[in-house]
Amino acid sequence: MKLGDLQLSPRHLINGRWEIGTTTGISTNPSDTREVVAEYARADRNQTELAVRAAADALPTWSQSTPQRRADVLDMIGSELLARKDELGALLAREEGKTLPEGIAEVARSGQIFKFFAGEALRIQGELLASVRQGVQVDVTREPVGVVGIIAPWNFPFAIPAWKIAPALAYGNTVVFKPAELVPACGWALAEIISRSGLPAGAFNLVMGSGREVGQTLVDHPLVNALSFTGSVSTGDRILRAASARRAKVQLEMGGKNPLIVLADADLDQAVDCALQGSYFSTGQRCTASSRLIVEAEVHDAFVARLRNRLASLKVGHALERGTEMGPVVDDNQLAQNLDYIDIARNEGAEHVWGGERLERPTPGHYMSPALFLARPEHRVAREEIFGPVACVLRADDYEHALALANDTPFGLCAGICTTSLKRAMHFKRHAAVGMTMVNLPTAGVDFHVPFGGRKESSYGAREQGRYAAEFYTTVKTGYMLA
Ligand code: UN1
Repeated sequence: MKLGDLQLSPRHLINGRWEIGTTTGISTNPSDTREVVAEYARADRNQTELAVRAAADALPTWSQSTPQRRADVLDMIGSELLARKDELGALLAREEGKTLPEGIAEVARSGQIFKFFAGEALRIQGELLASVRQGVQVDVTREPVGVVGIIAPWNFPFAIPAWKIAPALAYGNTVVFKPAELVPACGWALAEIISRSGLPAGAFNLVMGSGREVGQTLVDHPLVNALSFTGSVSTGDRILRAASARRAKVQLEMGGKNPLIVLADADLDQAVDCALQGSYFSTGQRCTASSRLIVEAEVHDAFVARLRNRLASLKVGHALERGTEMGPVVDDNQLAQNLDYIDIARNEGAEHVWGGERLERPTPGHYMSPALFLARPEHRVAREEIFGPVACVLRADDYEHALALANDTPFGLCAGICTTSLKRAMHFKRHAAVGMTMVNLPTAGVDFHVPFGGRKESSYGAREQGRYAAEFYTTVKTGYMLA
């Protein structure tokens, strides 16, 4: 039996030991809600504090470890993730509900992230400068921030923890990791691999449980020097206020309402492909999803007709079934929220094009059909992040109008354009008020070796991923010496 089939009993990892919780919780399979995936340990404040203290105690050892040792640890974790991508991808598909190929690809990406940061551990750089004073030499070096609290969402249960944990460890920090309560088995499977990688006890800790108990303790604890969070805007705001009040370093990745512009000169099949992938794959449960399709009037009707045809044949089903193109929604709450937005869209007068219905499948799960509306910019369905397979089309008079619509949002994560005009593409890349732009590509599904993050309400603090991760996971020290 592989992890992909077993019922698991994940425990916390605190100071190198597997610990039972103060309570237990269960996670279920969104493709078949009769199936319990994990019965997992949940921590209270006291147990979370033990993990924070363990991380603080391990800091002197791990922060002084050699780059070679860190590289070896991270490389080993990366190798095991890559070697077990099929098995762990099945566990991911089972617990979160993305399709098996999406799950396998995510685990592979997580392995590549650890391998990338294994290399980065060997490339920690500083600067040597001449002073403005005679005979003085100045250097700038990077040091770890300290204990890092990592609070991760459910939608990428391997990749997002990987792109926070790997740089944290590469730069010599110690970690307390809290996975989302919907995906404890994935968090535990990752932690189990990390626990066998040669880290000193306490350098990496796993604590499962609620945001109210575990998350809040990490946010408030004076020994937690930095917090990296991905999740909702409202939780991010609360974390920022509480953590900055005690001067902890904070990095937040939150919502998106990402536009994909389709100009009249675009390759229409390619544009429909970008929209389909960006809006509906991973069941639309990505902060990078394209939920506003802004289409130039000339090709509006043709684009909508082609996308509608693709949606009509999109195979929605059990995440582990061969041929499924879109898995279920993650849970009841998210499904109810998605269906609420379908009602809101209809009531506000958005024109329904396709989908947005609950679906029955042979197994009881949170299935719905992909939804498409024609909306106006003021409609809530065109303004608010839904986090499901729901997209809307906005009609634009011309490129300038499309760009204005694209930037007319409180969010600023990513933005895409489909066009064959180099001039328009270049203009768009410069003027989109976001952290990432995509030309003739879906807005979702990004590389692992370059910065990830946005502007406005989407993000706060230093960028994640690539070598820019050093900005968050290190602090610089300036040294002066009479030489
Ligand atoms: C991707 O689109 O490849 O929560 C990654 C999210 C993002 C990750 C998206 N932080 O959806």
